[in-house]
Amino acid sequence: MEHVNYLPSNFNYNSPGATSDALKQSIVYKLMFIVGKHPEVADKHDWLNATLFAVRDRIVERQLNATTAQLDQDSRQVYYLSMEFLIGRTLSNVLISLNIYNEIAEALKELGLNIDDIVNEEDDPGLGNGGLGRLAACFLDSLTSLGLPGRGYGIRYDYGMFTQKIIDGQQVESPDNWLEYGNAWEFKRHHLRYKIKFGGRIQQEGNKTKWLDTEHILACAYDQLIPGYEINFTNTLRLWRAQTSKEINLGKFNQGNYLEAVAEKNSSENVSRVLYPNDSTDSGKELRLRQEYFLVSATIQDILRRHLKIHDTFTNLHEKAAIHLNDTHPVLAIPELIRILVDEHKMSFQDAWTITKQTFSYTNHTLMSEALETWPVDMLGRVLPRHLQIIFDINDVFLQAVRDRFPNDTDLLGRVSIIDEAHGRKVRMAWLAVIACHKINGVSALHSQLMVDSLFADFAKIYPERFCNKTNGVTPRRWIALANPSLSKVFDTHLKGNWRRDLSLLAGLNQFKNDENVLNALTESKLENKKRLANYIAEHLNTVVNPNCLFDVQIKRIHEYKRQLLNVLHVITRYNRIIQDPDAPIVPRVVIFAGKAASSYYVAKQIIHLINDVAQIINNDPRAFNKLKVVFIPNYSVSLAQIVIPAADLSEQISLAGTEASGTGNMKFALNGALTIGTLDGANVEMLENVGDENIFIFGNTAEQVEALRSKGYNPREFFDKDEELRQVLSQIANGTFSPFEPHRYMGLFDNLVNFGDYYQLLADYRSYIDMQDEVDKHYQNKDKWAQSVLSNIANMGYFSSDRTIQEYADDIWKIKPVNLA
Ligand code: HBZ
Repeated sequence: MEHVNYLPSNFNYNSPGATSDALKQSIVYKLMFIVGKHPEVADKHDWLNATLFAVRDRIVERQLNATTAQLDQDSRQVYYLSMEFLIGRTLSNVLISLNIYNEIAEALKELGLNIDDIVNEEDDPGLGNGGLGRLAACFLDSLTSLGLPGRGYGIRYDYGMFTQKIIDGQQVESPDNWLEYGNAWEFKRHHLRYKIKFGGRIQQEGNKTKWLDTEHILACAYDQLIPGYEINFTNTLRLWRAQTSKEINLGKFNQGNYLEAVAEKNSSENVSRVLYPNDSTDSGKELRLRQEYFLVSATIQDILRRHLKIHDTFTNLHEKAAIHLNDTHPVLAIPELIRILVDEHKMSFQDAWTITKQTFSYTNHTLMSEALETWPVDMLGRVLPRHLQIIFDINDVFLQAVRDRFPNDTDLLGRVSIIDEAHGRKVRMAWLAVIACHKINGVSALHSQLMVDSLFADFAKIYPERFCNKTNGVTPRRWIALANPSLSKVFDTHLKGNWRRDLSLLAGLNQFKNDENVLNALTESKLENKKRLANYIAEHLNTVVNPNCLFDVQIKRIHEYKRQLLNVLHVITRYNRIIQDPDAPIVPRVVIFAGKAASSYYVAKQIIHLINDVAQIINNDPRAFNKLKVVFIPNYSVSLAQIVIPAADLSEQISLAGTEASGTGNMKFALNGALTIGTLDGANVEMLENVGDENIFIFGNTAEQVEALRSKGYNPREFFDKDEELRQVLSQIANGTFSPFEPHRYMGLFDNLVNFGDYYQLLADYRSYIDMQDEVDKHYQNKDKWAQSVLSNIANMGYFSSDRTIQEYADDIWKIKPVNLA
């Protein structure tokens, strides 16, 4: 393609003048001419924005380069559709990508500012619930760092995940108005707006179907540039915001009824108002359905528009576009693509279906039945009548094929039909995904195996070639380089090559297993990070913790299956032992929790309350001073994780085997030199294989044993009756030892465990958990042995880089190649 020369031929894309002087100049320039403030009166937020604008220019240069290269090559791209992107703060990450962290720190210093203050001034956009959203963010980082062409598509929620406060021990939520001070990092694309239709009716005219009398809203594009690590290339995260199609009702406005006129505008804009804070269960709310359709309709229209700019047909769409569905939330993209191809571009259903099947792929993130999305046929028919019709058409074609192949298995048809007739006619979105996608992956080896053995067993017989595994990973840029500068320094001193780009280089540490210098450096770095966390805790919680204690950490969403309650049972057991035998030697511990409970999840909120009640009693008991402390850090977020994870000695990954699809926190901890206490669940299994069983504390039943126990009839009472320590702990929870002013506060939790079946089998795993915690203490007492295990963990975790994961997706699922960069 011929290019007009918009820039002088000697223009240097590689950011000339990244010295602290040049950077200082551009920051001050941006402050004056973009932020519009005199340096004398600028506050921290003004300086943050000025700095962001200054570094943004350098990323835009990379984007220009990426665009030129991509236009020339017209290469196949991936479009990653996700209702959540938990990207975390931007500024510090960009500085790492551009490799100008020190220069900017210096420039800011010369301006009388401290880089940490400026970095911390940035709001942390909480546009996700947990692992799924954070994985999407790590993936964008890796995709771009590998030079692979792609885009993220999501929703620009006005309000992200709620802010959590702990008041009187309980979670209190308030709205997260993350856009209050604007978002210097985004570009609003004013001209890029798509009409999104809802409701209405369908009318058949011959073989043509019309969708009529719909209501409309507009989706408006906001772009964030995703920088890659030291590469002259970027990708884009495009987020959609709802806008009313008619600004305000002029008729009503002119009659002086301002409020009513604006109300209409507000209600159509509700679609992108707030992130649903449910991490597992979807409550079948119509607004959520509208949100999901809003995302996919805008996205598919955008993908098709871009395709038509270069090609004059859609018959080659699958050669140019790989569309990936992050869980089932964006699955409506499938009938949406078919609708547009058939209804608006006159393609036959058969052709559209063939293209669709070659275009889409899907990741499953959970096997838990309560977390699988279904929509009542009635609701879907009301909100999206044309899509329901297309889903029925897909189902007909599919069931016919199944009938032909398995003529004697009549039960099979009912089981694999997209429509679940048994539970009040529901559309099973995961079924639709499996039927329409050419690849379906799980997120760890165990999870992918269980997926084909259980949830998708019938489909695995029908389409064995579609199922595969892609074990999750995390980006070393954010989770080591950014979160852990002192450990990064140790790596840089002792490793050859750049581990930020190739995490397998960490294996080079193995040669230092007996090198006291390196082992000491690791221990010192850990201590520095523990002090940093202790300062944070002192500042925010007014609690003093001693960095010489073992820091035992469980941070993640609060959910019964993740078993924070099992951790509490251990804490109380430990407390009881301290009281019973005050002279026994003990490894002093600080047990740290953080995490949010879905606002409607009563049991999870009770667990938070209990943790805080237990903390209150233990932290105020002089007999436990210097031996045990319990801390619940409120408002868990990506930024908080960046402070807590590097400071952990022990990482709690204790979900019931078979329930946690993978986990990614487990990887971040181990890479930052924490040892894991965990079950054989999710990616823990592969971590064990990599780090070796002498360097990880595995306990509890296997997924197989869990199933066996369940099917033979698990009776938690048996465990309660035979284990005295356990009985004592549970009785204390039940009798109000930790809630003296409301002794029955935790009767419900007690009953769940002892009398109502203990669904997540805490009691079955209690004893092996406690025994393994004793092993942890023993190991920790031997400082050299502990340090060696820390080293072995780090050195053998290179596999868990999201660069490795994304390379596998690129090769096996998306079939995309790096862009050739000039
Ligand atoms: O996805 C998590 C899995 O629980 C975790 O094991 C895995 O490592 C991670 C990445 O693969 N799943 C989620 O985080 N799921 C959600 O956050 C979620 C959000 C909204 C929903 C359902 C689930 O409606």
